[in-house]
Amino acid sequence: MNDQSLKRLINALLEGDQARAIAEVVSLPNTSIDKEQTVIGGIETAMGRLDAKCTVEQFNLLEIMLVGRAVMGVIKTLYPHSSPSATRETVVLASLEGDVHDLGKNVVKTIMTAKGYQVIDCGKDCPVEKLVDAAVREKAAIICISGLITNVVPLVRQVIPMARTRGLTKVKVLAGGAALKQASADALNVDYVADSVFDGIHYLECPPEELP
Ligand code: B12
Repeated sequence: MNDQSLKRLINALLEGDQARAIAEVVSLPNTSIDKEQTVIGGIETAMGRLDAKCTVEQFNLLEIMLVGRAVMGVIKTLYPHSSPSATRETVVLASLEGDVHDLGKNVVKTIMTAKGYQVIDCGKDCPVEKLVDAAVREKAAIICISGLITNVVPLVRQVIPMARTRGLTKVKVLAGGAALKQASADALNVDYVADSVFDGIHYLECPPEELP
């Protein structure tokens, strides 16, 4: 995707114009590099520009909802196979209790599903117990936490201890999202903090501890 079409995509997203945003990506070459660039350079950049419209004091819900709808339209266009037969491990995914942001989580779900993972979505505002219950029930190999507000950090830190107590001795826990990606894996008590969904998938495919 060249700079001009990236700019047009960002403008269409910020105006909440789903049809224009989709039109911008339908003709993209079907390469993973173009798709990654669209998600990171287009979608994440556009959403970052909404920062000022979403503060602790106020937010413009209608405007942000329209942008969110346009974002999901673009994601579904880039990754249309939302439920292929899963060939990779089972992942349970959530935004934790107190966090109602779910756009990033939904992007992670769509892309990981398209890449062959079986994704069990525990939703937003999800208690840690419910997430770990789902991981036990589904015999998940991976737990993914999407966190956009810093209040959830103490909850993120509880996930590995609770999973270990429940017998999930090998489950890998990944964190991502604007609030969590600023912290280290140690500070969050997780296995890995992903900068983007692609970075998270790359970690799962080539864990550094398994490299020669
Ligand atoms: C959209 C938005 C909203 C929407 C959410 C809509 C929805 N359905 O999600 C609404 C309007 C509801 C909202 C509400 C609030 N928001 Co808000 N919001 C945002 C905004 C503008 C964009 C977030 C977003 O959707 N990004 C797009 C997605 C695609 O990006 P992403 O989540 O980062 O995900 C990508 C990667 O990070 C990664 N990823 C994400 N999760 C994971 C997990 C794993 C495991 C992996 C591997 C990868 C991964 O994959 C994605 C693609 O690569 C951000 C600003 C920002 N810069 O992020 C503020 C922001 C997150 N909000 C903020 C605030 C303060 C609030 C409110 C408290 C405001 C209020 N007045 O009440 C409430 C929160 C209420 C609550 N209890 O949760 C603050 C949080 C500050 C903080 N650090 O705590 C931010 C940073 C804005 C700011 N100015 O400071 N918000």
